Amino acid sequence: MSKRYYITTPIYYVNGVPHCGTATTTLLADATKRYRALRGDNPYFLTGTDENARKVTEAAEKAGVEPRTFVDQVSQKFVETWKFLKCDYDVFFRTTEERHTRVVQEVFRRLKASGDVYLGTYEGWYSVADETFFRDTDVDAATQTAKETGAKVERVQEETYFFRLSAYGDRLKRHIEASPDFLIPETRRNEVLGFIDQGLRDIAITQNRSGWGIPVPGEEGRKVIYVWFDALINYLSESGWPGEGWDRLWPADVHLMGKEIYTRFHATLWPAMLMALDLPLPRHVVGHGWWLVRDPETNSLVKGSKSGVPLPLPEEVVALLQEKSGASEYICIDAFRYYCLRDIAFQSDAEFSLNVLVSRFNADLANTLGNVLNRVLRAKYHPGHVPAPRSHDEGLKASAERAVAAYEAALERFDWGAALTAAFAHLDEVNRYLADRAPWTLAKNGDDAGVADVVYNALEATRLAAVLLAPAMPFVATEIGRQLGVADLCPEGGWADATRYGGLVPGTPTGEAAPLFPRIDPKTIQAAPAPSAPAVPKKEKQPNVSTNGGETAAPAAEASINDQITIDDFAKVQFRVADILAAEKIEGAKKLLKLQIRVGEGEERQIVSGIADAYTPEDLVGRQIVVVYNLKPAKLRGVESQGMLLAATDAEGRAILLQPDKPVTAGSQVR
Ligand code: ME8
Repeated sequence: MSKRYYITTPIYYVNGVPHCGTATTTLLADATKRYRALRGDNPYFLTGTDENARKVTEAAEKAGVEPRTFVDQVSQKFVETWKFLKCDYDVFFRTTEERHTRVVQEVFRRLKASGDVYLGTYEGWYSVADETFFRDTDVDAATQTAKETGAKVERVQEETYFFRLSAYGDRLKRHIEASPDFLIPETRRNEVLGFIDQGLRDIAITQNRSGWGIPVPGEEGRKVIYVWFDALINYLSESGWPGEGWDRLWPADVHLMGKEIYTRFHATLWPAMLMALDLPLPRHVVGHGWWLVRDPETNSLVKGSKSGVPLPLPEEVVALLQEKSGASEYICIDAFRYYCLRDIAFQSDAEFSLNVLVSRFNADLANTLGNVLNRVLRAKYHPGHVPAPRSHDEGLKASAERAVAAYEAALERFDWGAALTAAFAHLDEVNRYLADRAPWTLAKNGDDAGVADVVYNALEATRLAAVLLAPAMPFVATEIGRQLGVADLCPEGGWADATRYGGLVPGTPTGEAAPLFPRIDPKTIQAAPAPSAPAVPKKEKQPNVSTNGGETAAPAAEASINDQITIDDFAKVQFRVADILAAEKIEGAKKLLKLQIRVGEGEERQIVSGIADAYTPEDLVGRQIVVVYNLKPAKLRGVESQGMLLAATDAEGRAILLQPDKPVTAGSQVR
């Protein structure tokens, strides 16, 4: 049997239920599986849950249940959500399964025998929230938090086993340089090369405790395997390694994930472990950006997460779409799938916004796609079967070929946003073609041959678009196929035929036409309540779905250039340089600082800013900053803020203050 095309998502922690972030990665994997099936690659899709983490036991304790009961309940929730979203995985992997324990212990034994695992003493920091070891330089000693993530850390000193990661830096670098498609996208590849250049250090892979976790062979009851070392092995465990036939699945063709678990874990530790085991490396490791949500405390955009500011739940977003559009649940699930795949950013981050979702629903699905369907399938001149054309339209054929080529190229890099953009550019062409040829006029003039030409070509071009949309919107594509009279739009392995222009067979009766996407009134979304917090585990904050941006807002991803303003708009904003005279924390608001600033000769003000995770009050006094001078005062956490300061945001979402290149008088205008 030939090797299967092996796709994985991260196995998710069960310290919270699935949200739109975890759903997006799972949808990327699902769409990739469906695409690969159409191409005849015999795909295999793994997802699952990571259950041996310390934070899982803490979450169980908080919920007041036994860890075993807790992990069973929450992992079941993941199963249900993926089923709801029509994610067609082949295995739901749980790291508490016996077969996984055996493989992890075998890896440990082999690496200990080869000298890649050795006993030593770890002294440093550990963050339970990140399940990550940090060195002194990674930690802000005053606040005892990790600089990279802001999470609380604790001091640890213990006898532990180490993995000799330091031995693999050079080999890893050579592999990355020799395989340009190994690390995707390019920006993350560069980040990883930079990370390796700083020097890889050996990593602690056991923790001294008994109970929850995989016992270290020979140290049962004293030491358990560090959760990341255990979790990464899941991808290999599924193949049945070291038993017969593991190479029918391994190496993985693609590991998909969010960027926070990319560099340190999937792009360095995991390949190094595989090198130490003398096993082939995954073909592609792909890291996407984050969905951001608005922090109600600071009003800034932050990563949506299970423990911080939450992202909404997929079921709630779908229910909202259903309520507002009146479309069926299946249609709304596909619309949700489309939005997640289309707008998750790969290079940077993107705001998860209901307004953008609704504008995608209205503009792309109801208008572009809906119009094509209405104009060909529901038009009076449509004969009820596929008519015989005199010729294939060269323009539409070229448009379809361009779309297929761009789509395939985008998916070599797992970029679903670009792939779907290509499919919709083709649908735009079909709309233009229909407007140009005006079959309604041809029909009125009794030009039957002309009508047949236009209807055939428009139906055929639509069929092709539906093939491209099928992996992202399986229900919608099947429904379009039904309306076109095509029973199986793209049989498994039939990609080349299905994407060749001219596949529709004249004479085939078409199905009954029905509208798919009723438009949503965007005003009803502005007023919609934010979806509520998930029940397990208990959350302190309410999910916060932004509705900023208006109906026609450009998707928040990398395209905000569309929201251009005029010089007059810009001239309304007055920027000034200010001196920071004093700074203090605000009780009860861990991200906010209250600053006293001088914005002109004898003119002092107070502003409140969400920069406490990046700056201490002592860092700030005496600095110069740039502020918006004519901003209407507002209250943040009950404290008045008379203006706002300007800051950039680093890769981890923390503020970096903007300041003048040379000291200038406070109050100087910034132009
Ligand atoms: O890290 N935007 O599990 P996890 C986009 N168990 N994607 C997001 C997201 C956001 N705001 N938040 C989460 C773990 N994700 C480990 C993995 S693998 C061997 C072990 C998605 O439950 C994204 O895929 O914290 C991210 O990498 C993953 O959920 C983290 O899930």
